[in-house]
Amino acid sequence: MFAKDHVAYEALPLPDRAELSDAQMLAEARAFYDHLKRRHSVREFCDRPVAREVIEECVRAAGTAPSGANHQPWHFVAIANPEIKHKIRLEAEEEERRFYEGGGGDEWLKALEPIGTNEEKPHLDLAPWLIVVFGQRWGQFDDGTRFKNYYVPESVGIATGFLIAALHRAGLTALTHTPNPMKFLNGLLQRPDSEKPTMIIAVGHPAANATVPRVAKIKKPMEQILTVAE
Ligand code: IYR
Repeated sequence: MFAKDHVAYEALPLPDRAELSDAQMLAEARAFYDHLKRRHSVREFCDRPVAREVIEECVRAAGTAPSGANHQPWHFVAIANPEIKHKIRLEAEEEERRFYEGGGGDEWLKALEPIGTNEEKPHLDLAPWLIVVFGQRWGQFDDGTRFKNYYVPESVGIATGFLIAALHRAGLTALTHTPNPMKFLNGLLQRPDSEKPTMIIAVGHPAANATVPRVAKIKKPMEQILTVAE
């Protein structure tokens, strides 16, 4: 994909120009906010299956994200295989047990109290898909020589945001999960050492009795998240 030789800059006329009136812009911005505010981090999943094509389209959307030097330093592993999901659950719960038994530290554990999480992660078995996000610290040309990637955490974060928004748009629920350390995922999923696992995203449909923590629905008011200089 990346040529080793110099690639000349070439300007293309902007494709897909948006032509919205001011009123349409405001309406679209409001509609998108309305859509995103209906996304909830759900911890109880049901076993309703999700077609692989839906997952692929959502990952395709994630792959359109901007990235440092357009190196697209991400790789997604989508897992529906029950044995692999179970292995991930067992390893993740082991890490989490250490965390909740005190490894996380008092302040962190206290911060999580209103979220109601614990070391049990049944959704890693139950959710029909787990998507593991990897960031690529460096890339490799076909002849094995390495090239640097830039702004990897930022780029992968943006792509993951696109993915979560795409999953939500497809009517799916997603839960981000970050056992620490996550190195076990390289071995389990046969990803190279050049890749760092950043997140496990459980994807599926919510259980009939799914809940969300009250505190998760309290969002900071506008004046706390935005300063305007006009
Ligand atoms: N990884 C743990 C702990 C955890 C940490 C944060 I920060 C959260 O927002 C939620 C949980 C777990 O998944 O339980």
